[in-house]
Amino acid sequence: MATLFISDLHLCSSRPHINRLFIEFLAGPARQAEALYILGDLFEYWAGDDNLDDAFNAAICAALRTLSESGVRLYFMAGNRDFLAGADFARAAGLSLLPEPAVIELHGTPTLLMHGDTLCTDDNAYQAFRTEVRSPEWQQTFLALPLSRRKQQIEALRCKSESQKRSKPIEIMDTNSDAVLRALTLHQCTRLIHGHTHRPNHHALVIDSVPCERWVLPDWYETGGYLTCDESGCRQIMLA
Ligand code: LP5
Ligand code: MN
Repeated sequence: MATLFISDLHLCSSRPHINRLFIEFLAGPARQAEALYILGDLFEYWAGDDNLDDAFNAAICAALRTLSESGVRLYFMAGNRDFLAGADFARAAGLSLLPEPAVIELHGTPTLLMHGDTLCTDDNAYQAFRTEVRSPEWQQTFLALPLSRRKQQIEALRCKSESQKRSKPIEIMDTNSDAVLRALTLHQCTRLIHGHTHRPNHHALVIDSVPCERWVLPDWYETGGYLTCDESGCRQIMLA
């Protein structure tokens, strides 16, 4: 049985085509899998678990829970869009929250899982922002705001982020190769799977004479896709 990986779906009610594709994926290929790992940015953004009763969020969580109740193990690692998803979200969706990074023994290969944003070490403005918003103090203050104010602030931030991204050199929004080497070496893994950069690919690399590989997951914009791994290795499948 295979283990599947997805990330960067950026689900929101205004993209019905992708929502349909995701629901079909959950009822189709994901049902045949041993486990499904969601490596961040499942949602366009997550303003806090007190937004679980929103009809769209509730429908996505219910679809995930149905998969989990069918016997497929479900894991979620937060991305830069949905790092405020917590224990109530996990319960509603029937999944286990993973720390970042996480190391798993994937069909015999020590595999490092990340969202991918921490590998973009040349994007100094983003990394400074990330350090601030990932601190427990910042999150406690932010989550104490009314939900409507949090959403307004996130939407203002989204605009700022989009305008800053337009003026950033394209290379700094990709992974830094030393950061990739350091991560694989530190965690003693020969395979890395991550998303975030929206540059799906398979990279072969050699570290201290050991062959290693890095899989970058596709986003779900025009279409979606997933990585499937078993004893024979991994391959990327794009959905029509
Ligand atoms: O997400 P993506 O791939 O488009 O871009 C990311 C980086 N941008 C972000 C911002 C998120 O998209 C916004 C949604 C987050 C919701 C989280 C909820 C809690 C936070 C709420 C805070 C109010 O992550 C982008 C990277 C890009 O990936 C590629 O790696 O470049 O980074 C940026 O553009 C960030 C800027 O460089 C720095 C922003 C400084 C903002 C300063 C605070 C402004 C507060 C505004 C609200 C009042
Ligand atoms: Mn991301």
